[in-house]
Amino acid sequence: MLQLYFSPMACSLASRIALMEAGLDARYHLVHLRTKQVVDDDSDFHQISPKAAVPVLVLENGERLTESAAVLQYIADLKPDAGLAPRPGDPDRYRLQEWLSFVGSEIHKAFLFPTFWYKDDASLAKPRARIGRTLSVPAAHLADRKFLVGDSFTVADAHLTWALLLLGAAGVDIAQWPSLAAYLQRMQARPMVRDAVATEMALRRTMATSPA
Ligand SMILES: N[C@@H](CCC(=O)N[C@@H](CS)C(=O)NCC(=O)O)C(=O)O
Repeated sequence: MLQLYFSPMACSLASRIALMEAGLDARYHLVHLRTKQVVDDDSDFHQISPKAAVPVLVLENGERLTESAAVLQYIADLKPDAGLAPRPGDPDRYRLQEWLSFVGSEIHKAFLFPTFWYKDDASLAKPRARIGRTLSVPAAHLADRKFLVGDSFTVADAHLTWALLLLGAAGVDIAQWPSLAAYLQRMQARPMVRDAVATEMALRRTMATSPA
């Protein structure tokens, strides 16, 4: 069975959403990101991945896959009929890659990661100055679209949904971008997204760790 190392409301939430949307069973291992402890058995998360970052997906053959963009596409490709990624050869597959990279680098690493890990005003001045311009890109894209890629839910939507969910706690009110606020509301109305978030929010209340 697939196994996902995750931390509640961290970027691994997108992988949980993807697994659930694909209808794939997995074992979930909770990781405490500050202490790098795997909570199941108190082991050291560095032994699972030298990056010590979630998500880590353990494949059926025992190999470990990291990096959200790769993990999300892998999950999508396990169940092509679920439509979570355009198939190889479809030009929209590059659009999916484009959005996965954008969320991972421009929103996650450029803004959410420093906000939750560094916290001091001097380190955060530039990320804070830039995030509005960054978010105006998906806001404009979604002004007349329901989904990031094509006309159905893909793993890029799982990734952006996670990022948008964290923005409030990072001090950004997405009501400034009505198309993003409406998009997030639509995504949260999806049963799998709602269940995945409820599961992780319940866990999060029990532990003090960083979500990004
Ligand atoms: N490039 C990686 C980043 C993964 C990442 O930064 N995960 C965060 C949680 S959202 C983490 O585990 N941080 C712990 C750390 O960096 O020490 C990806 O996109 O999956």
